[in-house]
Amino acid sequence: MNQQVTNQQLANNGSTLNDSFPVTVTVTGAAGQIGYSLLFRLATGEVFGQRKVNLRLLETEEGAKVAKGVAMELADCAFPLLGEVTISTDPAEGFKGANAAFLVGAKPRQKGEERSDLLQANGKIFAPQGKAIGEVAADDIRVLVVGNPANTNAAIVAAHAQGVAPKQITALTRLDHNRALAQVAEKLDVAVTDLTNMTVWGNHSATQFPDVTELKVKGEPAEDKLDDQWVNDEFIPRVAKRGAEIIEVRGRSSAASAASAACDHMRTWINGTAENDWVSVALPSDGSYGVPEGLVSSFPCRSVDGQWEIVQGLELSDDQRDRINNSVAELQEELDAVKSAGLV
Ligand code: NAX
Repeated sequence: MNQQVTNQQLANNGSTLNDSFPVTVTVTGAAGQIGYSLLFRLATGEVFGQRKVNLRLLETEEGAKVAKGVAMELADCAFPLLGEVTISTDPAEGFKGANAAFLVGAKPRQKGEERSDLLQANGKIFAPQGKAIGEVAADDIRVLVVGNPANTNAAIVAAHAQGVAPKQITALTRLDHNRALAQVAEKLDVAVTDLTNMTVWGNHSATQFPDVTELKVKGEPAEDKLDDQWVNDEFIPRVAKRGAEIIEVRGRSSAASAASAACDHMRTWINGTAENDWVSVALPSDGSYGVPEGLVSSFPCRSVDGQWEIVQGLELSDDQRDRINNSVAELQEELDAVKSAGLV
C-alpha cells in the first residue's frame, strides 16, 4: 500500500507541522460547486491538522479542464499546508494512496429521467470508483460519498471496494444533521453549541427522519421545550426538504453548506465525537435498530479511536420506528434497483 498514516498520526492535530506524514486526499467532482468550496477548506488544515495535504482531483474529461483552473487558484492561495495537486480522469490514478476520499462527482437527474435511471447512471460511476479504491487506496482509506443518491452510491462503492471494511465507507447526512441543529437553535433562541444528541435516521432524501427525541439543550432534555405540532408539521418536513428550499431561494443547490458538512464529517471521524454527544452518519448497517445489513442508512454515531460506532440501546417508540422503516423501505427499493441492474 502506498501511504500508511495511522489514526493516531492523523489525529495528531497539534500546531507543529508534521512533514513526515502528509495526507493524500481525493476529491471527485472537483470542478463542481461543492468542490469549489471543499478543496480550499481541505487545504487550510482545518480537517487534517498541521500536515501537508496532497490533493488528487478526479474529474470527467470535460471537468478536468475546469479543475485545472481550480488547481491554479489553489496555488495562488499559497496555502502553507498544500502539497502536490494532481488532476486525473482515471480512478486508478485518482485514488492512488488516498487516505481520505470525498466522492462528490455524480450525474444529476435530468428532466424526464426516472429515479431508477439516475441510480443506474450513478452506479456506473461509483462501481469502478469503488473497485479502484479497493485496489490502490491506502489501507486506512476513509470514504465519504456526497454525490446523490448518496446512500445507495455508497452501498455500490462498498460492494466493489475489495478489502475495505464497510465501516470505512460512509455517506453524508451531516448536512441534514446541521440543518436540524440550526432549525432548533433558531426556534429555542439558543446557540447550536448548546444542542447535543440530534439524530437523522435513514436516507438523505425527503424520507429522512430528523429526530429530536434524545435532543438535549445545555444537557437537559429538549422534549418539554418543543411542542409536537412544531416538530411534526414544521421541523421534520423543513429539514427533510431544506435542499429544495435552498434551490428555490438561491437558484442553485446547496454547495458551501454541503462542503462544510463534509469537512465536519471527516474531522469528527478523525478526531472523535465530543463526550456525551453523537453525530449523524450514513454507513452500511450491521443490523442495528432493525435496518437490514448492508443498506447504507443514517444512524446516531460516535467516532471512537478513529472508527465509527453506531450508538446502541436507544429505545424507539412506534412513531420513531414507523418513520425509520419508511425511509429504510426507500433505501431497500434503491438497492434492489441497482441490484437488478447488476451494479451490486
Ligand atoms: P456540480 O454539478 O456542480 O458538480 C459535479 C461535478 O462532478 C462536475 O464537475 C462533473 O464534471 C463531476 N463528475 C461527474 N461525473 C464524474 C465522474 N464520473 N468522476 C468524477 N467527476 C465527475 O454538482 P455539485 O453541486 O457540486 O453537487 C455534487 C453532488 O452532491 C450532486 O450529486 C448533489 O446532488 C450532491 N449533494 C449532496 C448533498 C448531501 O448532503 N449528500 C447535499 C448537496 C448536494 O445536493
